[in-house]
Amino acid sequence: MKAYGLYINGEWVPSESGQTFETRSPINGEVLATFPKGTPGDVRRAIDAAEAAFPTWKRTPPPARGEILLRAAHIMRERKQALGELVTTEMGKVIAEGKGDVQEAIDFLEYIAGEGRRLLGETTPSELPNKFCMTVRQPIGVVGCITPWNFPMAIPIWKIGAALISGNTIVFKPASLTPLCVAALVEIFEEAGLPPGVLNFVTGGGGSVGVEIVENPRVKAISFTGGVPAGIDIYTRAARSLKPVELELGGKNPQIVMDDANLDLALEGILFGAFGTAGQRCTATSRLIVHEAVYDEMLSRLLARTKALKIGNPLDPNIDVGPVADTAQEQSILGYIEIGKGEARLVCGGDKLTGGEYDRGSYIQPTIFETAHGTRISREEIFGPVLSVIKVGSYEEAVAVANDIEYGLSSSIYTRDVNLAFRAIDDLETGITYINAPTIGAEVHLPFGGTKHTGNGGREAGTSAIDEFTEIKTVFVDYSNRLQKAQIED
Ligand code: UN1
Repeated sequence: MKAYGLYINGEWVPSESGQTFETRSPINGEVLATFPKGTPGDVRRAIDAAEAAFPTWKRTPPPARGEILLRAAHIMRERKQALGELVTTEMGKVIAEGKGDVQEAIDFLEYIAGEGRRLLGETTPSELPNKFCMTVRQPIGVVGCITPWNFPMAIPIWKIGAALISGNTIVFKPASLTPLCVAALVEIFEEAGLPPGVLNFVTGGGGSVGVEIVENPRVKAISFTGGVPAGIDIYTRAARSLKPVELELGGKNPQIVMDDANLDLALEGILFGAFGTAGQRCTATSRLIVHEAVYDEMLSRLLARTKALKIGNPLDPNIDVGPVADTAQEQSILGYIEIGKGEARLVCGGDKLTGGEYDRGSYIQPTIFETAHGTRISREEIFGPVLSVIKVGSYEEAVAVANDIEYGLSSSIYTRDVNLAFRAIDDLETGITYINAPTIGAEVHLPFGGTKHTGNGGREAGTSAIDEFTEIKTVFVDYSNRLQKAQIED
């Protein structure tokens, strides 16, 4: 078992606190490594390093920055199996998804490396003769990135990749449940030739490390993915210094199944969307909204398939659902299941599994409730393998139920009616809509994010990835050799 340090200015160093915490596998509780409990002082040292590295990194041509990202992607590709096993061991998602997490990181690095040859601005004519107008993108400076545990490689890489190609330097705080995955990424960037100080890594609590990153005026922008309460706290603290913040928060994502849907396809979609990653995705399908004409058939087929899902060690490729992240997550999910029992009809699962290997982790049965719209389990984000099934009588009712929610990340509709599919694209109030596909599985070269309380309006990944990490500068070049006055009549 390795004792890691903080990574500041290209070196692994201890925290000034002298204290550490353990990262454990949710599979069996095994301690995987220790990391320092960082302090605000540690964060300030990381900011010193990031500030010192910024001028040179800013002047490094973006295609050269991209080459380092490509080298990192290449190393990840070579080690994909081992990195996937690390994701699965530290976070608990099944191995196919652990490797998927790594692949999503590789995909994004390869995509965003090419952005080094774009970072496009605009050119446009001037209203005056002999004058040139354009915009250019500039890095913001030292940026703070704070990430969750559910995609312990993909989400850090969305932020790191976009911040680096844009020319920023980074102070990074990983979720305390999955620091080892991010430490592996830090080592890969070092190996790929990233200069010291460009990426700094400080582990520790949100209340100490996180707050200092958010409030320190030398950190010029924040990118956060996580829960709504933490997002609101970060946004509020950052507002006092007018610091730009990008938030990717929760979801309560609906899959609508219409009366004309291909039910085989819809069934596969629900199983993957609701119980993939044990439901611990912001994009997880947590509401199934089914037209009454196919409701009974859909539900009975869903129950049969759900009961047959294999729960266990996620490193075993035959397992469908692994453990949830930790005991706090377990308690929260079981709490919601109890709430559900009081307000809805439990039709499948509902228990924590015990005995044998199950006693060493938090294994919760895939759980299904039939419920009316508006119950707590059908409104609140559970972040676990718990699905609410809601019966509706029409497309209009399905959309009304889908939209009557505080979140707006992902949505899906299964129908063979092309007109209805296009109406749904217009009608569903989410940042991402799938037609005949589950609510999970976004691809990295398209924008990712949501409406309402899912965020504060921004989008990560895709063509919008660099927006949060660049300032737009508008440039006017007057080559007339005389004073020309815009807007002023002669
Ligand atoms: C998340 O759940 O936090 O679309 C991110 C998906 C993944 C990303 C999910 N590509 O499910």
